[in-house]
This record gives sequence, C-alpha cells and structure tokens, in this order.
Amino acid sequence: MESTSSSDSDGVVSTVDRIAEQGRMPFYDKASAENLAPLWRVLHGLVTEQPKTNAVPAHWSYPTVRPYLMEACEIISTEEAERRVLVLENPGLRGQSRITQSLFAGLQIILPGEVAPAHRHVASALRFIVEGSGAYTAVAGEKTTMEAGDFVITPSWTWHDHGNPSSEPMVWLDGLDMHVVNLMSASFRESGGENERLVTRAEGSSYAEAGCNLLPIDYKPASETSPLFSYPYRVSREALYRLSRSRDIDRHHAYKMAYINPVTGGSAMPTMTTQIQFIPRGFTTEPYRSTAGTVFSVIEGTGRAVIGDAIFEFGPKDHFVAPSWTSFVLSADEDAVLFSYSDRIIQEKLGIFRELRGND
Ligand code: 1HN
Repeated sequence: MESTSSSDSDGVVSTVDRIAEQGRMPFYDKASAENLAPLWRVLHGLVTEQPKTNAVPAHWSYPTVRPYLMEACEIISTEEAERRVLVLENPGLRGQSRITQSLFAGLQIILPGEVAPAHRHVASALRFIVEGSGAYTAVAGEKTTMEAGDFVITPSWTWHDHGNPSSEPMVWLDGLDMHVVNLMSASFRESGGENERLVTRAEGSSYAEAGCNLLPIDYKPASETSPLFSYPYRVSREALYRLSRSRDIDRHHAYKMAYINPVTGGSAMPTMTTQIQFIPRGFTTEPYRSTAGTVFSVIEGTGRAVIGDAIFEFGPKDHFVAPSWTSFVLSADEDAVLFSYSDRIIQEKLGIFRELRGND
C-alpha cells in the first residue's frame, strides 16, 4: 500500500513508522513556524471514509422538559432574555448550542401578556408550535396567529417579533441554520425599534396571495423562501390523512410530505428541509439513514424511535434527533404525526446528499 499515513488500517502505529516520524519532527517544527503543516498527518481525519459526527441520538421527553420551561419563566422575563429559549443541546456536542453539527434547536416559551422585541438576522428560523394557541409572530409587517402543530417561517433578514395576547403559555420549537451561516462567517444581526414592529399588511395577506394555488399576475418573489410563512396544522394534517387513503404506505417513511414553496415547488426554506409524516398505529418503518441529521417533534401519538443503539419511547410534544448516517426505525403504538427538519436541502444543492434504505 502506498499510503503516507503512519498507521495501518487498525490505527496501529508500527515501531518503524514511529521512528521515521521522530526523524521528521525537526521538519514539522521548522515548517510550523512558517504556518505550514503536513497534510499527511491529518489526511484521514479530514477526509473520512464514512460520515463522522460527535452528535449522538438523543431524546427530550416533554414531561421532563416542561417544568424547566416553567421555571425559566420564574427566573427571567422574555424582555430581559430577548428570547426565552432552552437549547436542545446534543449530549455529544455540549456547550455548542447544536442538536446536530449544522442545526440549532431550542424550545421557546412566551407567557400571556409578554412581547419578544423585534430583531432580524441572516440566519433563517422555523417555528413548530408545541403547546398553546393565540400567540402571534409578526414577520416583515404581517402577523400570524399560531396554534399547536403550525409550522411558521422567519426568512433570512426579515424583522420579527412575537407576542402572546392569549391566556395560556405558548411553547414552540425554534430551528435555526446559524451554524451554517457562521461556518461561512456571514452572520449579521440588528435590533429593532417601534418602526420595525409596525404591522403593514393584514393578517392572512400572504395566504391570500400564495396559499390557494393562485398568484397575483405581477407576483415577484421577495426571496428564495416561501412567501407562505405559516402552514396551519389542520391543513397539513388533512393532507397527510388524504395521502394515506390515496397512496400505498412507504416502507421507510410511512406517509411523509415536505413543506414546499408554492412559487417554486421546491423546499419551503432554502437552508432547511421541513417535513411532516403520519405513521399509522401498529406500523414500523424499515431502517433508513441519510447524511442529513434530522430533528423530530412529535405532534400526536406514541411510539418508539430506535436510532443507532438508542431506544426512545416517545409521546406528544417530545423531541428527538437522528444524527447523520445513523440508521433509525420508527414505530407507532397509536396513530402518530411527526414534524421533522434537517439540512438536506443544502446538501442536495451541493450535490452531496446520500441516503440508504435498509441495512447496507
Ligand atoms: C431567535 O431570533 C429566535 O426570533 C428564537 O424567536 C431562537 C435562537 C438563536 C438565535 C436567534 C426568535 C433563536 C433566535
């Protein structure tokens, strides 16, 4: 083998290799002083044979998490926190605010009467509503009132604030792509004042313009992100149940649909793939893995997620994560509906997405 690596395929460094490497140390030291480093010492760690990630399968049960959200409300206001969010930290990536290598996930709670001030950032955000109804988010001057199961988008660099005029706390999952933005050192953020909170369009304007398979004849997209910034649960749920009556079940995904941008037919968001699936009671999917680590939010039902070596019993409002290239199966004890998001769309645009159905 004409490998330049100093270890064999089992990572065992031979005595001969070690002595040779000792002899090269003066060169390494000299080169280092000129900001030069030998690739051959790091090559196989940089270009791995298979996807490698420190992210591990993980599960956040809502009955465990909810008291922490409530306690967070006692120790800090939304005003002081700006956004009162508990980050879902992958246990293999602690301290990095990552649920996978590329994705952020957090649970945000907003109490009755609270307002989260306007700001904007290059990072795109998705909200998936976990609990409550009647709070709103305002995006680019248009309010949308949210309820559990709704999927709401904050496109890159749009002003957004949230408020809860209802009488119940509201909790949602925040998914953001800021680790991708930061990878490319492309982040900007601004805080807003009163002007940025002004509502300039009637609630429902976006839906009227783009939500009915019709578009105004002079329609010009503002960005690559879907102009529909709210996808109500009652619509998505109905679509899933209708699909389950019109199609054969998919062995690996049961009934799964992607949220789309109605203008392009492509992904609703340019940086995060967002999907919803229905797994009928008693069904178990066959093993599946992809290079897109995926975050799941359980809307309805109970069941089991086997992700790599981990087994999670899930119920409504739970969250779990399947890291890149880790095989998983999902089973439902009761009819289950799951929302999920990943960086798949970025990988597809770069031509690097891979998936595997079944075990190898
Ligand atoms: C953010 O702006 C929101 O606008 C939520 O509600 C979560 C996490 C990290 C960075 C910005 C929001 C966020 C966030």
